[in-house]
Order: sequence, then C-alpha cells, then structure tokens
Amino acid sequence: MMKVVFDKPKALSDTPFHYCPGCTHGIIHRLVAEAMDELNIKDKAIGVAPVGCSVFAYKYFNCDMHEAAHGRAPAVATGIKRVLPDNIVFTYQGDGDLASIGTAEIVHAAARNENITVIFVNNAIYGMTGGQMAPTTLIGQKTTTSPYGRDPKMTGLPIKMSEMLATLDSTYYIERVSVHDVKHIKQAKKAIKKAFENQVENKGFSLVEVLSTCPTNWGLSPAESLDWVKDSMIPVYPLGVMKDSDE
Ligand SMILES: Cc1ncc(C[n+]2csc(CCOP(=O)(O)OP(=O)(O)O)c2C)c(N)n1
Ligand code: SF4
Repeated sequence: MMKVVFDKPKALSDTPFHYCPGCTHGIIHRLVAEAMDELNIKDKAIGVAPVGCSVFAYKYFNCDMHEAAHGRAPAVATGIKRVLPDNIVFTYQGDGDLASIGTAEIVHAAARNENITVIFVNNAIYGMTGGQMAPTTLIGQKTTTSPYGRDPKMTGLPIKMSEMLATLDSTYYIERVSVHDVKHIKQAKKAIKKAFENQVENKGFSLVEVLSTCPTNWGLSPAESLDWVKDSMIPVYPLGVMKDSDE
C-alpha cells in the first residue's frame, strides 16, 4: 500500500488558489490551515476575509468565513467573537487593508485586547488593485503611485505596524515572521499556531505579521522576490517577537 507523505490540510478546501505564480499568500494560507488542523479547531473557527488579493480566502478555508468591508475585519471579528466567545475567530489581512484603509480598526481592536487572532500579510504594496504604494512600501521602492521611488518627504516613512501595536499595553502577542525559505516558513508556522493557541487559552489579542511576496507588482521573478524579501524587506522589518506576555 502507498503511504501518504504529503497531504493538503483539512482546513483548506479543494478550490484552487487564484494567486499569481510565486505569490506567498498560498504558503501562508497553508500554514493557517495546518495550525487549525493541529489544534483541532477547524469546526469552530470563523475567519474574516479582507479586501485585496486574499479576498477569496472565504473560498479557500474549510471553516466558516465572513467577508468584511475594506479594513473592517478586526471590527467584524470583534463582533463575532463577542457574540460567539466559544468560537475561534481570525482575520487574514493585507497591508493595504490593515495598515492603511483599516488603521483605526486594528489599533482599537488591539487596544481593547480583543481575544482574536490576526494574520497580517505585509507585501509592501497594494497587490490586487495594480501595485499602488502602501504605508509599508519601502523608501525608494517604485510603485504605480511612486514611479520614481517612494519619497519620504512626500509620503512619510514605512509604518512598522507590529512595533507600533506592541507599544500598546493591552496587546498579548505580536511577532513578525517571513516565508522566504524553509527555515523561516517553519518559524512562521510556529508563530501562527501560537497566535491561535493564545485565543484557545483566552489570553487575548495576538497578531502575526508575515512578510510576503508580490512578484507581479514588484516586477520580479518568483525567485528574485524571495531574495528581495530577505535582502530588502527584512532589514526594514526585522523578524522576531515584538511582544509575548507569556515571557
Ligand atoms: C476605501 C477603499 N480603498 C481602497 C479600495 C481599493 N482596494 C480594494 S483591494 C485593495 C488593495 C488591498 O491591498 P492589500 O491589502 O495590500 O492586499 P494584497 O492585494 O496586496 O494582498 C484596494 C486598494 C477600495 N475599494 N476602497
Ligand atoms: S498581485 Fe501580488 S499579492 Fe496579488 S496574487 Fe499576485 S503576486 Fe500575490
């Protein structure tokens, strides 16, 4: 008999991903699904999908899902969690959604220490709408709205959401990870699982920022994109635990 050595997590549906070649949204989906499988929470998990390329997350996760208007996922998740406290509620948001359109929602959900899990996918750009500059865009990075490179005199400096949210006394756990190679994917998995575990244990607001790629709008190949995360993004967005109230 053949032995299964690699399988799709139960928490992922059979719907094929629509993501571009080399986009790491797919890897991050898989890690979220593996964490749900391992914690056996799929049947009581409720995800909130954002706008942006991951808008179809509601098709991909095999758990109950809710769509939220632009940036409002943390507010929607707050409502769901308060009405259904025994369910495990998570948001999955891009940086345009979380760090720009929904800045207020994420800050106040964190300030209230809502017992939810936030997966924040930072690819330094608005992916879905054609590659506009995001608050997370690097200095000098070319985008459709900063064709000569982001100029901080005009547009300020990149917002480091994890560092900012970690300064709030209320937040429980904030970590930044990356999925540009196998070692880092494993670390990302650990962080995502912990962010769900914290909620199961009623510990409070947990956010994992995942550095992700957008080969299409960066104008790079999939392999070059992984190198760009390592060489250009990580120096600006250092990896690690920003806050862990367990420690
Ligand atoms: C208030 C408002 N702002 C912006 C948009 C357009 N919009 C929809 S999705 C999106 C991009 C979101 O990008 P991001 O959250 O970074 O996710 P990605 O596509 O990169 O994964 C934008 C700008 C909109 N429809 N309404
Ligand atoms: S546009 Fe960018 S973020 Fe969106 S699916 Fe393609 S590579 Fe991924």
